[in-house]
Order: sequence, then structure tokens, then C-alpha cells
Amino acid sequence: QVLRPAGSGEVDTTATQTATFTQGTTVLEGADRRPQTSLDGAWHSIADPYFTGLYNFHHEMKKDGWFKNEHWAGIGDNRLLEYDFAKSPTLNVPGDWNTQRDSLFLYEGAVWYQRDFTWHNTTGKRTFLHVGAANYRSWFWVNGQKVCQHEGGFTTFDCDVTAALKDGSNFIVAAVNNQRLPEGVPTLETDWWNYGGLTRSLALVEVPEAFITGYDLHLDRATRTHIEGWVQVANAHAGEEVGVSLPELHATTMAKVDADGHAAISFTPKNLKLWSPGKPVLYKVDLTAGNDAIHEEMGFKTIETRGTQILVNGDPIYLRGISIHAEAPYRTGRANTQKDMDTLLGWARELGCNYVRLAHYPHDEKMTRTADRLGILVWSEIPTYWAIQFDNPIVLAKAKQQLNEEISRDRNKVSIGLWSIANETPATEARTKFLTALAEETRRLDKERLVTAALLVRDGDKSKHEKVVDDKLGQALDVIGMNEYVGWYEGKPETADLMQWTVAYQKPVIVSEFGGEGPAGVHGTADQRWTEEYVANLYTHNLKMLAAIPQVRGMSPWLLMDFRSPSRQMPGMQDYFNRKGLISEKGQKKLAFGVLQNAYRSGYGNAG
Ligand code: GCB
Repeated sequence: QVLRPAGSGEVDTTATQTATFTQGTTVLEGADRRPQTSLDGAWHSIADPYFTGLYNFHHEMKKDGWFKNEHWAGIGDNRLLEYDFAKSPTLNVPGDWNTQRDSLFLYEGAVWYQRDFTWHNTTGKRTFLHVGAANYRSWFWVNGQKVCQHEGGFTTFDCDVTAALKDGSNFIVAAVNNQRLPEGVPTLETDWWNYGGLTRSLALVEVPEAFITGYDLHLDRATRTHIEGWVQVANAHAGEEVGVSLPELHATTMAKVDADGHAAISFTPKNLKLWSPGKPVLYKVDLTAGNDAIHEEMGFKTIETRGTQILVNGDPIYLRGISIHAEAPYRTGRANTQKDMDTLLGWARELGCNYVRLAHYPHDEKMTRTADRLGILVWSEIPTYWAIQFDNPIVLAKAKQQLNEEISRDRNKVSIGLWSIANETPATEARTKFLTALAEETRRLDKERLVTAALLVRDGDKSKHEKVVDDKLGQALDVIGMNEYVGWYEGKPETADLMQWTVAYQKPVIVSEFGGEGPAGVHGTADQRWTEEYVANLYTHNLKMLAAIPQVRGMSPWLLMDFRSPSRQMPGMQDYFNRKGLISEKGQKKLAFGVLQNAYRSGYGNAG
């Protein structure tokens, strides 16, 4: 072993984390509205289960890791090289690796990616690498130079690659590791497939030296005619002007940035029509700052609560929804194409939905853009799921990072109505403290949306079939989300008829989940588990039960389409799929789809 070249001597401390892993990333807001040079397509790839490309035999980071992208010329080339991207198979980006190569179907570990690209430098410009998502940890090098590393599998991030680029041919190497971590967000247990890789699009985005990094333009709740917010510009001098205009309404406002590059915006375009679920009015919005411009497409609405009501543009609304995982229809794998978004949200509309819960993590940005266009209200969530390490401050920092990335990307999407900070977490003191901090962070980042979480419900007096919703976290929320599984994890569908509900909060409640499981095409009687008839009956009884709870202002049953999950193994019934979908992954509608559709189309729900 002593004859081996040593590593850089830099010991990787990330295993026993003392700080968050993410380094060198930011969120370039509105990046999808800027001109982009796509890096999508075929990338060379190497599965590296021992992460030999990054660590030496003493687990020190290598100086000459695979990010150097060396090529072996064949016999006669006497350098010792043990990898060669150019001779390795490709994976398509965007895409999870699991559904692209049989040997990677169950793989959890590191995979390397490499591709060449041509680039021409423009003076006075800055270039960012825009990553739609990489699950779970990722490292990026441009021309052998490290540019950033990121943790979190579902949020969008950008890293400044200006200094690493050269004129002409360039190469980029990424390592992505989807190993589940006890101190991860999410943690070891989830009920979804751990799809690894560069699961969403990558691109290069060029901006001028002084550029818009973020903005928040929203309708104020008091007047509902007034647009307010801010634009943030990097590298601007105090006093430089920022412009915001809605050309279709001939409305323009100018504002000056302060020493921190911040400009407050406030103006009242005449004849502004509001966006609402089912009435998706969007406007072109042009943002300018010096040489920089972003051409947005935005809508304007307000959402708030009054007692147990949810108000959109001041009007009480009942949210007829459905939960959706980012599982690709027809082909499985991570959903990431416009067609995936159109299919999933098209089905939601067919069902009669005015709202969707995008579980359990931020979905592709195309999804929220599509919801804006279709007029569907969105519940967006970060994967603070089940029992993450609530007593670990590093985990709180990671959750806050994901929240920041989620809100920075989507705060200007008018479809967003609710930010969900958690799903089915244990009601411990550490949990409540952690999530209360996340609720505060959410409001600091966006005061215009409602804060919610999907809570567990507890049994009260069992002899009276009592169910109680009194989780302490409810105090920190605007809207109480609650998951219940009467008829599936407990009792029979008819048990729902006996249930007595006590909700301790005079706040709106959204039933964030209920449902039952069975494959499309399996038929039997209404009391035979796994049959379409059983699940349809479960829906009928649950719909009746939930209509009697006075605080309920919406629901998103579990869920639109079957999705892959490693814990769902019953051969013939599940085969690695959670079959609670109203539609199979092949697009077959089950009986319960019709039950919910009938209810929604005949005006189910009480807006209060
Ligand atoms: C839940 C979870 C969801 C699961 C679902 C189920 O409560 O929030 O992620 O997939 O139950 O099917 O058990």
C-alpha cells in the first residue's frame, strides 16, 4: 500500500458532520425565464459503489480524482489510470439512473457523470451552472476545478462557474450519491423510491456583471389592487434603477436599489385581473436592472384564513384536491418532462380538482409553472418526513436550506397557496421546537402564503371511536393538515360511519391524506381488501365522514397515481408499487377515481 500515491491529505469530515455539506451554491431566481445553454442529453457515467473516484484507501479526498477526466490512450500509455469516462456507458440527463440501467434499479451509492461542451466567453458576463435537482448529495467540477457541492435531492440550485470556464471546449464532471443518511432530509425511511442521479435538467445561464438574483412581486391583501414586493440586484451601485412593468396593462414602475442592492416595489396597475383556481389569469412581467432583464409570466392573488375559512381573493374556498408524487406516468421514474406535468395535472383537472398537494418534496419547476397556467392551487412541501433527527441542529440547518431553495424558486408562482413544513412527524418536544422554527423561517421568507403540515391524528376514547386532532404543532400553523387512514390501516370502510372527530383548533383543516390500496383490474366485493371495489367503498365512507367535520376546508386524498416504493412488496398486488393511486402508472383509472370525481363534480365540500 505504501507505494500508492497519497491523496491530498484532506480528510473528509462529512461523515460526522459539524457543518452542512452544501458549499458554493445559491438560487438564481427566475433562471428558467433566462436564456439557457442546455446540458441535457447523454452523459458518460460510472457507477462507483465504493466512491473510489473521490476517496483514497485511507478515506482522504483524492487530488487526482476522477473529476480530472483523464483518458487512457491504450497500451503504450503507461500512466496508471483506472477509469475512463470516454469508454464508459451513458445515462440520459435529466433522468434517474434506476430506470435507465437494470443494474442500477436498486442501487444506492455514487455515480459519476461527465460530458463535454463548447463555450464561448463573453466579457463582462457571469455564468451559472443551473441544476434542476440532483439526488441526494452532489459534487460538480468544471475542467477539473471544483465549483460546488450540494445536499438535498429535490431543490434547484445554481453555482457560479465563471472562473472555471474557458473559451472553446470544456468538460463537466458531477458525482451524485443517493445513499440515505440518518442525518439526511429525508432520513433513512421514506415510502417512495430513492431515485438517484441528475434527475432534472441542467443548463448554463449567463448574466451580466450586475444581475437580478431574486424578486418577490405579490398582491397586497388589504387592497387587492396593489402590487408590492422587492427586487434584489447583485453587484449594483446604490441608486441604480430597477424597472417592473406589465406591458399588457401599460403599467410600469421604477425604483432605486439601496447599498445592499435591494429595491422596494409598490405600484397599482389599472384593470388588474386576479388569478384564482379555475381562472388562471397570467401577465407578462418584465423586470429590468441595468443590462439585465427577466421576462416573467405571473399571476396575482391573495390567500389568507379567517376563522376556519380559507379565502382566495377574499372569497371562501373549498380545496378539492389530490396528492401527487413526482412519479412519471406511463414510464415510471422521476417525473421531469413537460408531458409528465401535463398528464398528471390533466388527470387532476379531469377529477375536478382546484388544488393539488405536491408530495413530499418540491417537484420539477415545470410542475408549478403548469399549475400557474392551468389554475390549480398548490401545496408545496419539503421532505421533513417522518422521524428525521429533530434534535440535531445540523438537520435543522439542512431543512432550512431546502426551505430557502424551495421558496426562492417558487415564491413568484401564483399557484402556490400553502407551504408545508412536514409530514407525519412524531409529536415530541424536539419535533415541535424544530418545526416551529421552520414555520417562522417560512413566514420570514414569504408572508403571503399559508403555513401548514400534514399531522398525525390520535385515538381518543376508543370505545366511542373518537379521533383527536390536537397536535401541539397546530399552534404554529395557519392551516391544519391531517392524514387519516380509516378503512385501510385501521378498521373497515364502514368504520368511518362510527368515527367521532374532535379538532382542537378553530383553524381550517385540510385532510392531506386518506386512501386505500389495490391494483387496477383486481375486482371482488366491497369488503375484500386490495380490490377496486374495496377502495371505492372506502372513498364513499370517508367522503361522508369528512363532510361532517366542521373545520374541514379541503382534501387531497392519497393519491393520484401509483408510485414505486421499496417497502411495498406483495407479489401480484404491489410488486414494488404503492397502489393507493386512483390511476395506475400505466394510466388505468380505478373505480375510486369515479367516486371522487362524482363527488367533486357535484360540488362536494363546505367552504364555510
Ligand atoms: C402516509 C404517508 C405517505 C405514504 C402513505 C401510505 O401517511 O404520508 O407518504 O405513502 O401514508 O400509503 O401509507
